[in-house]
Amino acid sequence: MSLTPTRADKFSFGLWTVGYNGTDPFGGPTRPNLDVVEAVTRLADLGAYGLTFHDDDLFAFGSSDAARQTQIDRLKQALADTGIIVPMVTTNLFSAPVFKDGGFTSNDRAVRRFALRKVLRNIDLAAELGAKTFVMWGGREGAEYDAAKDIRSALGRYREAVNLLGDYVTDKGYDIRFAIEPKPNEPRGDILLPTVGHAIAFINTLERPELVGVNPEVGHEQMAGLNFTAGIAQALDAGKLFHIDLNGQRGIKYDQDLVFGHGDLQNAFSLVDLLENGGPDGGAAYDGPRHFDYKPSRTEDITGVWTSAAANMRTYLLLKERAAAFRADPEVQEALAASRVPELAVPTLAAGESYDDLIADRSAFEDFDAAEYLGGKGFGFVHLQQLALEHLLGARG
Ligand SMILES: [Mn+2]
Repeated sequence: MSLTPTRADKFSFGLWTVGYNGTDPFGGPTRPNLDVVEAVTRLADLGAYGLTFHDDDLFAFGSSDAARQTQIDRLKQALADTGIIVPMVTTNLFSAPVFKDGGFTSNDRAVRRFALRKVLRNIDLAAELGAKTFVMWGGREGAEYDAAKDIRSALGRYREAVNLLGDYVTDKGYDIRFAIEPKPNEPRGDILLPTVGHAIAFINTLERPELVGVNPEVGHEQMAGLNFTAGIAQALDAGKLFHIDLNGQRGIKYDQDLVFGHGDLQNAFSLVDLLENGGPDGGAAYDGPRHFDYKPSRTEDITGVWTSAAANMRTYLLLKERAAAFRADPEVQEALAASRVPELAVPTLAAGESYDDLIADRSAFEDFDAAEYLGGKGFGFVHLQQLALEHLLGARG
C-alpha cells in the first residue's frame, strides 16, 4: 500500500486551513495571507484532489461584484491548470459583525434575511463550480445566556432556512446536498445542534430530509467528550454521512484543529478502520472526500504549513495501512471471534420467530444459566484492543 497520496484517495482541504494566518484570540497573524492560486497549486503538488472554501475565504466580505468575479475567475483558472476540483462549498455566517448573534437564527429578522441571501448567492457559485456538497456550520447560531435565546424559536428559524434552501436547489435542479456541521461551543457559549445526534434528530424534522446530512468534525465531537468513531457509525447507520472533517483534538478544551492523528490516535485508528473497512462487504463504508479541517499551528512558517498539510494525508494513509494489517492478522480474526464481535450482527430473534415463540423457549430464560457470567464467560476485549494497539504501533506485521 502506497503512502504517497493520489487523487484516488480523495483528500481535500479547506482554503481556510492552509490559509490560516495564525490569528487567535490572544494575538494577530504570524504568517502573511495565502493566495488561492498558490494554495491550489501546492495542494495539487502534494497529491490532494479537492479544495473547499467559504465565500469570504475567496473574496472578502463586502467585495464589489467585480472583485468577487476576479477571484472566482482566478480560482477557476487554477482548477483548470491543476485538475483540482471543488467537492464542497460553504458560507461564512460567522465572521462579519452583522452575524454577531448568528445568521439563520439571529434575533434580528433583517440579519436572518441577509444571511439567507448570502447563502443563496453562494449556492449558485457552488453549483457553477460543480460542488456536490454544501456544508453549513452554524458557529454563531447559539447564545451565551439562557434568557437571550428562545431555543424553540431558533430551531424553528433554522428549520425554515434549511427548508427554503432545499426548495431552492430542487427548483434550480442543482445536484447539491447539504451537510450540517455540529459543534458544541466556541465561538458561542452554546451552539445549536451541538452534536451529530442532535443534528440527525433535527434533520428528521425537515421537509426534505433526504437532501440533508451531517459533516461531523473529529475535534467538535471530542470537545463534547464524545467518541467520534461511534458518532460516525451512527451517522452511517442513519444514511447521513454526507461529508467528514478530519483533524486532531486532545480532550475537552478549545477547538484545537490539530493535524489528523495528532490528538486521540487510537480513535483516529478506529475511525479510518471504520471508513475503509466498515462497509457491508468489508470494503469502504464511505466514499466521499477525506476532508481535512485543521489549522497549521501559529508557530509554523509557510514551510510548516505545507509540511502539516502533507502530514494529514500521510497519517491517514498510515492508519489505512495499519487498519488493513489489523484486519488481515489471523490472531485478530481469532480475537474478534473470541470476543463475539461478529455475533452482534446476528438478529436476536430467529427468522419468523415471534415473542410468543421467545416466551415458549425455556432455553432463553428458565434453563438459561445467568450465574455462569459471575466469574466466567469473559469477552476478551482487552486482548483485542491490545492487538489493535500493537498494529497501530507497528509492532505486528
Ligand atoms: Mn474545529
